[in-house]
Amino acid sequence: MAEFQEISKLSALHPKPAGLVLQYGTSGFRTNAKQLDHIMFRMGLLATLRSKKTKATIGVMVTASHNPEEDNGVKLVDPMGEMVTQDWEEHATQLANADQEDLLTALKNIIEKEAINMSQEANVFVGKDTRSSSASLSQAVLDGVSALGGHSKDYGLVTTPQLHYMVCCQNTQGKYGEATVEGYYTKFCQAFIQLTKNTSNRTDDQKHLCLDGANGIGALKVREMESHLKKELQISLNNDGSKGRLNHQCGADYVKVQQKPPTGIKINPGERCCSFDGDADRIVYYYTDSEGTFHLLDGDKMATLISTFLKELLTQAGLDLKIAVVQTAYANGSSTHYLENTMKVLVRCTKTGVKHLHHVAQEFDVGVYFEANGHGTVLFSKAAEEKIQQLAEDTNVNDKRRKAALLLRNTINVINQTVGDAISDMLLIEAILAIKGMTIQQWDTIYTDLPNRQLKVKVADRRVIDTTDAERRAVTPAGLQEAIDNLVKKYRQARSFVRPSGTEDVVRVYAEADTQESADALAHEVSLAVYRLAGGVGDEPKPLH
Ligand code: NG1
Ligand code: ZN
Repeated sequence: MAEFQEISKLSALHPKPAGLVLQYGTSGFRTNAKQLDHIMFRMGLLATLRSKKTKATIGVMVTASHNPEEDNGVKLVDPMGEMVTQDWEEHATQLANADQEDLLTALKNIIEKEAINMSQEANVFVGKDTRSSSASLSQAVLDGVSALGGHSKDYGLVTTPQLHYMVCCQNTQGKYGEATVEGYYTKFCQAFIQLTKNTSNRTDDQKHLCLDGANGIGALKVREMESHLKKELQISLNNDGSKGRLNHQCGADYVKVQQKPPTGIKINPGERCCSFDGDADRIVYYYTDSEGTFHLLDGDKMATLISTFLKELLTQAGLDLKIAVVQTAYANGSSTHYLENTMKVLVRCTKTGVKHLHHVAQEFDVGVYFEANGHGTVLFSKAAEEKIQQLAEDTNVNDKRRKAALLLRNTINVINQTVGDAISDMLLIEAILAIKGMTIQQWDTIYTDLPNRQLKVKVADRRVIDTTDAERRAVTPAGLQEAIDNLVKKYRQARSFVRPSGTEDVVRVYAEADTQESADALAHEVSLAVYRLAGGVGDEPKPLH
C-alpha cells in the first residue's frame, strides 16, 4: 500500500536508537527524554489505530509526571477517559521495540489482530506538560497521527487529567462537559461554588489554601482557573515554575516520600497546604503544628474524608447505594482499620497502579479509590447518578433528603471521574472541609497513621519476585515470604511486604509498626532478606539509624 511506504519514509525521521528496549509500564513509557522521539511517533500511529478500532477519539499525553525534568514519557487515553486497555499496552510495547525495518510488519500485525478497518476516520487529542522536551516530543506524536491519515487536536499545555476530561467530553458528545480548558474550569468551579455556597460564614483563613505547584503544569492551570473560583477559594501559589526546577525538592511525590514540606514554601503553623505532582494527577495535604512537627495527609486520609462524607450524605438522602473504598497494599493499616471497623465501609485491596483501582471501583455504586501517594478519585455508577438526580429533582421529598441529594449532585460534578485529578480532588476536599466546618487538624485526627517506612533494594533481576494476594505476599523466591513473616512477628502492629516496582528497576519494601523505630528496623531487616534471597547487587542495605 502506498500509505505504508509513506509511513516507512516518515518513521525514518524518528529513528529508534539501536538496541533500546522499553516497556509500556504502569504509567506508559517513561525514560530520559533523549530516547523517546521514535516512541512518540509510534504512539501517534498506535493512537490512530486505536481510534479507528474504537471509532472514538483517543488521547495521548506527553509527560513524565513526578520524574525529574530531563525525563519524559507518554500515556494513551481510551474513549471514556480511562487508561488504555491491557491488550493495547502490549501492542504499544511491540510497536515501540520493533526495529526500524520491522516497523511496518509490527503495524500490520496489530491491524490484522484487531481487524481494524483502515478506511475508518481517526481522531486523536494530544496534550503535554511543561518539560522543555515536551514540545518536540508532542510534535512527534502529531507527526505519527498524520502519517496514518488521522485527525489531531493539539491541546498544548494541559494537565494529564485535563486531557482525560477532554477525551471523555468529546466521546460523550458534551454530556460530561465541554471539551475545552474553559469548559473544564467552568464545570468544576461552578460545582465547587454550589457546594460551598451555604456554608456558614467561612472566614478568609478558612478560604485560604497554600499550594505547591511542583514548578509544573498544575501551577499554570491553577493560575488560569483562579478567576472562576470567585474568591471562594484563595490560593497562594508557590513553586509556580517561574524560578525552580520541575519536581525538584517539591511536589507531591517529594513530600510523601520524604515526609517533609517542599522547599520554596513558607508554612505558618496550622496552615492548610497541599502539593501537586508534575502533571497534576496527584495531590497530598499537610500542615505543621505549633511545635513545628510536620503532618502529612495522604491519599488514605483523603479517601477516608471523602467516603465518610459521601456515606453520611447517602444515609441522609435515604439512598441505598453500595459504597466501597479501594486501596493498595501501601494503604496505612490504620486507615483500613478505621474504614472497616468504625466507618463500616467495604474496603477492597488491589495491585498497585491506578488502572487496577479504577476497575475495582467500577464494581460499586460509589467507588472511592486512592493510592496512598495521593492519586485517586470517586466513580459513580450510571444507576447511582440517575437515582441522585431523580431525588434532587423530586419536590415531594422532605427537605433533609432533598438537601443531601443536591449536595450529592454537586459533589458528582466537582469530581473528575475519568482519572485521579489534583485540581478536582483539591476542590472536593476544600468543599468537604468547608461544609463540615473542619480544620485540617480535625481532619488529621480522624485516625492516627501507623509509623511506616518505604525502602528500595537493588537486585540483579527484580522479576525473580512474584507476588500474590494483591501484592501482599511473595510467592517467589523460595523462603522470602517465610523470612518476612518471621521478621514481622518480632514487632507490634507490624506488617511488611515487598514487590518489584513497575516504574523503576528496584524492589520496593514497605513496613509499618507501632513505632517509627520499629517500622524502620523492620523495613531494614526485610530489605536484607530481599538482598540475600532475591539476588541483591551493590552494597548490603544499611540500617537507617
Ligand atoms: P511502582 O514503581 O510500580 O511502585 C509507582 C507508585 C504507584 C503508581 C506508579 C505510577 C508507589 C509505591 N508506587 O509505582 O503508586 O503511582 O508509580 O506512577 O507509590
Ligand atoms: Zn502524575
